Amino acid sequence: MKFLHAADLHLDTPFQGLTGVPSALRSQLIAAPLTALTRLVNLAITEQVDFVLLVGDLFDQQAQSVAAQAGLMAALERLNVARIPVVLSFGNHDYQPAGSQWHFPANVHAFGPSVKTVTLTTADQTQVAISGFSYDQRWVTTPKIADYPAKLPTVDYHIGMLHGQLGTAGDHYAPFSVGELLAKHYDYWALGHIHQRQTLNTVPPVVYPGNLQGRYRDETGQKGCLIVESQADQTLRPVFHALAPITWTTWTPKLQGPVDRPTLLKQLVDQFSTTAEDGTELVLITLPTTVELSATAMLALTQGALLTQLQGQLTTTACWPVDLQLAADKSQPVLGGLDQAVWQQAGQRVVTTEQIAALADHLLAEPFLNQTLLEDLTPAQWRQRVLGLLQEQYHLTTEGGAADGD
Ligand SMILES: [Mn+2]
Repeated sequence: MKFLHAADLHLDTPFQGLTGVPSALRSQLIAAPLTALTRLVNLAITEQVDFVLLVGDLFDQQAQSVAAQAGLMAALERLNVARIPVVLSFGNHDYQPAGSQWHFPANVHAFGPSVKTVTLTTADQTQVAISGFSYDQRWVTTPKIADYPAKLPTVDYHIGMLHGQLGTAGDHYAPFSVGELLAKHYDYWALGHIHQRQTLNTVPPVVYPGNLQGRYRDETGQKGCLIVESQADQTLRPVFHALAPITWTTWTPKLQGPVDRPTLLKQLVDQFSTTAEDGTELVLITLPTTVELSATAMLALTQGALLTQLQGQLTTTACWPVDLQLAADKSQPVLGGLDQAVWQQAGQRVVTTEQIAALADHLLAEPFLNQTLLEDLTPAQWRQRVLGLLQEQYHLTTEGGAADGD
């Protein structure tokens, strides 16, 4: 028995934190999430999987773009033609309020708001039960895990689909503990929601596949899905397959000692790799603390001129620098106007709405904070309040727009 496990497709995702992207690269960015989905379907077909699981956040927003819907439908239809069943759920980003209508191909089973179980029979007559649910609102604070049945005695394998995160009652994303999951005696827990690929338990696997395409600077590295195959001892083993056409990477050039502006630029151009191995890389460059920049080099760095010059000297967009910063060195005292400018810029980069929202979500996992802070506030009000306080305290300007967790 073999299946594909993916989550957090965020098909209509906006790439965040990018400006001045060349047009050739821009069209690749726009197409990236759907390209990753096309590759997912290709993989499912070539691997001849018995079924595909998509565990929530298929779309980035509750109101999906027409292009993203059409892309998903086309992908599901290709799997339908290939006779590959798909079991999917909606997550916190693409929650489906009561009455939502979807006309999926016949091979698709979409879970509703209460936990249900579907049973599939694979080509070799293996019986597989799959239990799951969809979000019908942005937050699901009541643990759903109690609603999942214990492993059905009539099936060969039982799989749980769960878009959520570790936590306790009151947390926002269908909170669960690994112990609660294991107590169901399932053979595999197909998780979604956390965009970083991670294994919470090995046997049986309790696994986040990570998202399909990194959306911003924090989502670095290869992104894709898991192909899960039954082993001779009846256990299930997931193997990662990269699918994202665009990868966010970090890079630190080799630089040492005092460097003036022309030397710094030449070093960067010479060292910058233009040989992205597979697909396009968006590169976040960090200069090492071992470098001593001249005043003009520092100014060019903080004002962004150096990055623009570096971009201007590249002959390809296959490996594209999107950020250039000096590594944080806490041992250096903050002195003078120039350091103030660096501090301001660093602040603007670090204190983004996205980061604050992510941080706020983590903080809200603490029940006492959750109860105290959120009693009368909506999530939007909460974030607005956090931003306001930060701006007041540190005189920071931050990007506008609503941001979300995972
Ligand atoms: Mn997500």
